Amino acid sequence: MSIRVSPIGKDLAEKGPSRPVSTAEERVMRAAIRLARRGIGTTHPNPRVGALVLRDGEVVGRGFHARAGEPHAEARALEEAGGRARGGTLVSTLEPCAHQGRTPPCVDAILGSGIRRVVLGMRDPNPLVDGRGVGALRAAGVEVIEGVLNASCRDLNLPYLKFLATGLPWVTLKSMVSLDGRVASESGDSRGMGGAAEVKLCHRLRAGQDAVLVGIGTVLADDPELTVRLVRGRNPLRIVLDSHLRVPPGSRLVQSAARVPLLVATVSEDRCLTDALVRRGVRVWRFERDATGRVPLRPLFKRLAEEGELSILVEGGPTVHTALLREGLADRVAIGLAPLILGGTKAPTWTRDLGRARLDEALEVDSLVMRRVGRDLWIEGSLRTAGGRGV
Ligand code: AOF
Ligand code: ZN
Repeated sequence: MSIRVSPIGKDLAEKGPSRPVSTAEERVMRAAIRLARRGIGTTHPNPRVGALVLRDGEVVGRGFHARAGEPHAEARALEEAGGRARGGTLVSTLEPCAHQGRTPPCVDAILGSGIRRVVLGMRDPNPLVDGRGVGALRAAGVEVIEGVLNASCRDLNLPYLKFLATGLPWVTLKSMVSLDGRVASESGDSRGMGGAAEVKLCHRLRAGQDAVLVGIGTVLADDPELTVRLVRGRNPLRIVLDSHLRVPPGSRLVQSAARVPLLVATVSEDRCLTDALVRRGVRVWRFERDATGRVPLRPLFKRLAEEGELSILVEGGPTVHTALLREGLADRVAIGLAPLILGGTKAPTWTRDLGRARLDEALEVDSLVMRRVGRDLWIEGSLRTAGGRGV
């Protein structure tokens, strides 16, 4: 899924390329971005990074970052290139690290390899890096070209960038609605609104996220499992907002908790209910209730981000979507539109009262993209407040 221009991208945007860039360099950077995308869903809390080594115009090494604790993209590309890297060019979507983390500094590997030129998409805003990688390379006499396909390289890492800028995760609100914007009929039916292709796309979306979150209302109404079943991919952490621990022990979420991680966020102090969930392998986080008596969302999201859950897909329902929009915690919306008109005065829409009465107070969505998914339409865009701006 492509994310075009994002406000956070503009906020943190660097200058354009540090010198005119050839289309060949852009082509290689595009290949590096494709490699980096292979890490989507698994690198957190680390960024998604892709790198290539070129010698005499030929690709001699490729690498991407797959998982925190495993080698960085540049290290993998250089290892594949071996002695052929000497005198060559390294192209990377992100500035190489200059610090010892779980793995050794990439700058050392680059300098040791005899690479002469480094072409980069963006700087790494991690305070441990942030210009130190570029500085160390230049100090050692390596030519560094920065900012190649900068916007696309940033789009790869919107969750990482938002976390470093705000300490919060990148949050996508997902909803399946009828043409008249309803998430369920008057009788409360909502299952089966999306067609087969839309459901598959939703599974693909889940596989690319660190976590997926629903409110207890959705659990009680739909009994979802929230796993990735229709495409290949890893299951995200599943999270339920459940102020009073109403999640049924027999629900598909709890029943699968030993196999796929499940986290319940609550304000309930009921030891009995808590222990019953913990015995089934559920993690329970208790918070002090907010002004409305519910789980305070900002502290929950901060804690999730600190634990490395940088991207969160929220699959509803209306209460949760509304709360996140009201608190300015949502960055992106993904709406499936079913070719149905439900009508009714009580059939719920995907948002409730946002506290905005006038048209000029409406929340605005930028860079809308739309596509056909089987019999449905799929619409995505980033909120103008995305990345924590305007909050
Ligand atoms: C790179 N290339 O592929 C990645 C980078 O604990 P470590 O060793 O994995 O270091 C994590 C930090 O390194 C991470 O916070 C980010 O600043 C950078 N990630 N850097 O040069 C990579 N994944
Ligand atoms: Zn590195």
